[in-house]
Amino acid sequence: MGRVIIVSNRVGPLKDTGKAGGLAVALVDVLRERGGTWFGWSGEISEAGTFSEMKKEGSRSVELATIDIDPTDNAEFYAGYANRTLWPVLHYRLDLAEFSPVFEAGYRRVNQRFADRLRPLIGPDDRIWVHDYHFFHLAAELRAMGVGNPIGFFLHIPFPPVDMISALPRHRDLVRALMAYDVIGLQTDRDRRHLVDYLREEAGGFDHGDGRVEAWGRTSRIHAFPIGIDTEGFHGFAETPEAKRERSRLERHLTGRRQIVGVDRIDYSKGIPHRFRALERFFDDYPDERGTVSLLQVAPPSRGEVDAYADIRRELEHLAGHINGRFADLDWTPIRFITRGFPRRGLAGIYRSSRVALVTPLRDGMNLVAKEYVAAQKHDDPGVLILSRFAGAAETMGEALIVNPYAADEVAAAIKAALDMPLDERRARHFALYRRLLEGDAKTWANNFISALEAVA
Ligand code: GDG
Repeated sequence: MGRVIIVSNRVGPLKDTGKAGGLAVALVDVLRERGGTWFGWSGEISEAGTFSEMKKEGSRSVELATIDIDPTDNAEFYAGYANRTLWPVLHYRLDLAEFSPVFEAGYRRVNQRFADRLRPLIGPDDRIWVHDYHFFHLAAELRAMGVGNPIGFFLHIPFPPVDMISALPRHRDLVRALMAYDVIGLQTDRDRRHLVDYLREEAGGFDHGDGRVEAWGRTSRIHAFPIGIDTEGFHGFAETPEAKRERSRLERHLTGRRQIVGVDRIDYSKGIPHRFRALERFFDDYPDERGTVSLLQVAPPSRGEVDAYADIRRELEHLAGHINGRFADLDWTPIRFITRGFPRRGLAGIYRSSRVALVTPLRDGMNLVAKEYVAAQKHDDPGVLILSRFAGAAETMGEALIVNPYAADEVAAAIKAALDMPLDERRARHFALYRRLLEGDAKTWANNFISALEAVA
């Protein structure tokens, strides 16, 4: 069996699984089992950029290899095409997408240079697994350099319907480049259907019905591989001293009141303003609940250099102020809005102290917070997950209370139902969800993808 090369924009860490998310842990496991390299951006912006010296860490059998990008690449590739064009279009937000030939050229250039730098690391038997929307063109660039190894791609974010993706200038170039991958993994069956519809309608493609799809003279295997978390590991996090410390801090403050939790990077796809408005609606529709429950929203900022992200942060501060002003009392605040992150074990404690989680994205590839919340619960007294139908997670988490995040009254009613839900129903729903999280954990996800890649070798 050959080694594995993983490519993603941000890499690692190889150690310190306390800090790493479940995804990083699962990928490092694959590298450990097979030997291999994780290649990507160092996180540094330097003048030498993609021509910088390659930084390596780890051992020869498992190593991280990273290069810098320069300020122009950062503006055009990362903050530009990736986050101002592809991210909004793939999240169905044409209204927020910026279409710029300069961004697009920057994106193509960085994909080509990453391919250049990756090329010498590839051995004859290696399998290459590329992650996410930053690298649609990477396989096509590698093929142009004569690389014949199996190359797979996993898209962590949604693939939208044909009418949406076809609003992207030169969308055919992008999807055609994708077909240079041997295996294309998506989060859900819905995303897979959208991609296959596109290939049929726009490229006269043919679906063999066994996963293989043919278009532009290439055949790729296109499958849904719903991503999971390290379920047992995360459950264990909720019982660590760090988690207990956060719980006792919270519980001192809650004084018997119940807590609803939201945890999201500040991003317009996460539907946080809609969630705040639904909470306002809840206190309007169920006035007896005022003073009995509050929302803790943990929201670490992200991509602050993109205007849409600064706008949403301002909107959230305004809304939280408005709702607190309307309902707060001397000894109670309806919304606590914290714009910083917590260590993962502390986060697990926060989840466990919360009777309800509100995971209400307007569109999300999967949403790991939904899974972490369930994993962190106490099995004999679990909380209730309220989950948007537009999160990929809804496809496999049907025992959550599934809601339409745009319908404030519906979300308000779900909050009420969650707070009133009897213990036996909470347990039954939790049991079914937890069992499925064990079956579809991060390790299974990574192994399934690698097996699909192995099958084309
Ligand atoms: C993309 C797709 C897909 C959040 N706050 C803190 C913190 N987090 C961690 C969560 C979770 C992760 O960040 C967020 O993952 P999500 O899946 O919810 O969302 P994205 O960042 O948008 O991820 C998404 C995912 O890729 C994987 O394929 O599910 O759909 O958009 O793990 O716990 N972690 C720490 N402190 C925080 O305050 N330590």
